[in-house]
Amino acid sequence: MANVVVVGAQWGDEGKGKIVDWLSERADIVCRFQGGHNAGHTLVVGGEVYKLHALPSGVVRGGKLSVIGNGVVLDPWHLVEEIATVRGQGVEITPETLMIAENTPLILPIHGELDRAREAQNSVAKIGTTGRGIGPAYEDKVGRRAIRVADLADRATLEKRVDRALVHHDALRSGLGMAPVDRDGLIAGLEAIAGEILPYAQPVWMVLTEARRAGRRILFEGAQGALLDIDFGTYPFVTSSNVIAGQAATGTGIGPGSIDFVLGIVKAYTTRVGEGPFPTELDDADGERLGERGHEFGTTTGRKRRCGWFDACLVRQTCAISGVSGIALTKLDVLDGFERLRICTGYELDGERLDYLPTAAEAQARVRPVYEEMDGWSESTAGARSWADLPAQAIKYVRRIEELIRCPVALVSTSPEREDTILVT
Ligand code: 2SA
Ligand code: MG
Repeated sequence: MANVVVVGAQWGDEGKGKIVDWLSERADIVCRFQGGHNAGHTLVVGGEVYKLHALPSGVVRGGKLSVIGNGVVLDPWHLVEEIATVRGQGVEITPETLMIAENTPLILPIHGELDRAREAQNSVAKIGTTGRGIGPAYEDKVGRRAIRVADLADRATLEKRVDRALVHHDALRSGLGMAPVDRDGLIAGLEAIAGEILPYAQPVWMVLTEARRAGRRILFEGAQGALLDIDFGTYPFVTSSNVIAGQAATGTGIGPGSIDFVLGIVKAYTTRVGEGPFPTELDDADGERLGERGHEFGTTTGRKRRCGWFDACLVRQTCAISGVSGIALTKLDVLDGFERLRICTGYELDGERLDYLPTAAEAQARVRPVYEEMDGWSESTAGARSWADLPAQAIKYVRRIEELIRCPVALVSTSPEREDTILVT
């Protein structure tokens, strides 16, 4: 398989980091194509735990090129810190192993301030964001007032860009009762960080075009999950980027024809962080147990994740929208020991049966899941490395999911360690 896109097929935290790491062995280049440091990818390599937010997961493996594509929003101060942390764990990061697209928009301190101020109002505007400034940074990109990596190279351009952004931001801040932006301080901060970012800046589209021509294999690493997609997610309780597979092309500058396989990452149950509808959410002992067994706390913010049964109806929908070729099913072991399991196969709304999640927010909030039940398994699946290691009932669960989502299972992951992976052939 040449070029693979990995995307989350639920609300994020499906375990993409481990799968990307597993696949990166077969890739030469690993690219991020959307989101920012709101992402949290946990990698366990030889017992060492890496928590990555902005850096592509490929960095922890030697000999790979890691790329931050233009579809990302980049906080340069955070990146410099993250590079230092990962270096501290013994990983080498140089302009030969890390590239940042020159047309990547920056997340500025004012974006985080705005994000948190809106959330703190606890009003109708609350989304439950990570507070990292992601939304405001994308607003500035689309509003044509972003500062991009390339702008860091020239003082005059930088000043012009900042002034353009501040016309908007100062008006906004005054409405929120915030002080105007310290213009000179912002420019000085950007100038100070420029030297640490610019060595990595490249025309990524060109680097990838040449890499393709040379037959190098590219892995595209998605962040968040399809239900947080700005167009197809549970709007407005979404993140501010497109996170579905199509974004891999626009977020790096390669054509859609360069994508050979879309791998959807799917957790064997469902979780969500932040506000918004969640049809199969459990607020009982089963939900608590999923959260405890699955260590369901955010990597970025430490927030407790909401937990619920597997929703096949949602995953069928997201697999279709992302054009998923096959899925990787993760965290199956969290279900070990449940006597009975439930899978949502569709919804009921006002006496009508639905086989998809409707778009209207009001309907999304009211749909009731329709479940089918099956027996669980008492044996442990943790660490299973082949189909034969799985109890019959667990295989039945996986096969039923496959049937309901209309997409083949390509991988099953049974622990955070990369070797604990079943390749389904
Ligand atoms: P934002 O900050 O504007 O992107 O928030 C908007 C919504 O998107 C959700 N979101 C996430 N959901 C799950 N995981 C995410 N990343 C971190 C992780 C989360 C964490 O991987 O663990 O540590 O809390 C992520 N990033 C954004 C967010 O909850 C809002 O619902
Ligand atoms: Mg995560």
